[in-house]
Amino acid sequence: MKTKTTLIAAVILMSLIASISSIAFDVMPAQASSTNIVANGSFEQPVVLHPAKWNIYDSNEIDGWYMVWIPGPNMYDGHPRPSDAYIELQRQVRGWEAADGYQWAELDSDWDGPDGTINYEPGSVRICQDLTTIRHGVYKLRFAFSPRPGVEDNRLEVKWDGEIVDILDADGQGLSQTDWTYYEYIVAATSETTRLEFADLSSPDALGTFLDDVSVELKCEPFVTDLVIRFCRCRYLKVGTVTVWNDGTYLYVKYSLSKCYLVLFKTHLAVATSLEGIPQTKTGNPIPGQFPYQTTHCPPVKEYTYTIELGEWEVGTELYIAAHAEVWFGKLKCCGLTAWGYGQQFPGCSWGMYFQYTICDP
Ligand SMILES: [Ca+2]
Ligand SMILES: [Ca+2]
Ligand SMILES: [Ca+2]
Repeated sequence: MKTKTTLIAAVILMSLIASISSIAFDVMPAQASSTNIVANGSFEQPVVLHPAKWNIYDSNEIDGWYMVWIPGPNMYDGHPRPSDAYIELQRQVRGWEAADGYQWAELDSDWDGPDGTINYEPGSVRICQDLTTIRHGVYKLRFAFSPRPGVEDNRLEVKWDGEIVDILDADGQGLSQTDWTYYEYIVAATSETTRLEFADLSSPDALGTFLDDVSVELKCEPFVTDLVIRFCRCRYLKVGTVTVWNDGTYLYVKYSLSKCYLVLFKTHLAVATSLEGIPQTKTGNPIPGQFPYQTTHCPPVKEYTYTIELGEWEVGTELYIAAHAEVWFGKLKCCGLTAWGYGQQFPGCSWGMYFQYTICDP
């Protein structure tokens, strides 16, 4: 039985070898150059031309954003709520100033615009933008929020990737001018598309919650290297990836298998500020069993992430990382293969590997 199992494993391994000609070694710089990925984040388009200096626009009429009404009554003062939600843009109305440029959005919007007849209707909207992001990239989200002058109740909900980032309140009583405050947050992307949302949570009366100058900039790109197994003496097969990134608090090291028939049975991880800090024999062979972070995955998994406090590792610290795994053929539950995050070999004669990662400033 053992012979048959081993034979099947060997066949799978050979087909795996045949399917991959070479490994791709994908290394990216950790510190990113900053570009705002939010379209029309300053709400300068479309230009408000109405003499009232404000107007409403549906999702087809404004670049970048789309809107939904905050759930509420469908009728107000004998008027049905429009089926399409509108964003309200204001352009220096009443002499008020924008945080950036000339225009901003009022998120307690309006049903019928400056030529309409309804007042104080429930106009609260949620505005959304789906951003193209880098998986595990760390971003800075920044925007300006002001109360509407003279209006007490202004409440802004901020969401990133479906999660609430913050809920902000501001009181505009006694103000004759906008009072912009900038807010900044460090956020991470979990996929290639990330939804950014702002919603008015003030009492819905068509007044309140000004927003302007929204930006999202990539601060730290993830470092990606291949997770490889070795065959022959010096040929390597990619079976997945090891991805490393950090925010302001934690370092993340993620193992991912890309082959459907392989699973992670054990992972061993060492992170140190010098190569000597990684457990090794006197002859320079790594000792995964002594690595400070290790997990037996029962049941086996396709991916796993270690979350490690940055602690004394400051921005710019160069880390030496050895990411080892024992990989199984999932259906056979056997035949462990040794895998390493691809990089440089240790000084000894085993093929154990390490790579370097520099702590990024988010
Ligand atoms: Ca603006
Ligand atoms: Ca309004
Ligand atoms: Ca309101």
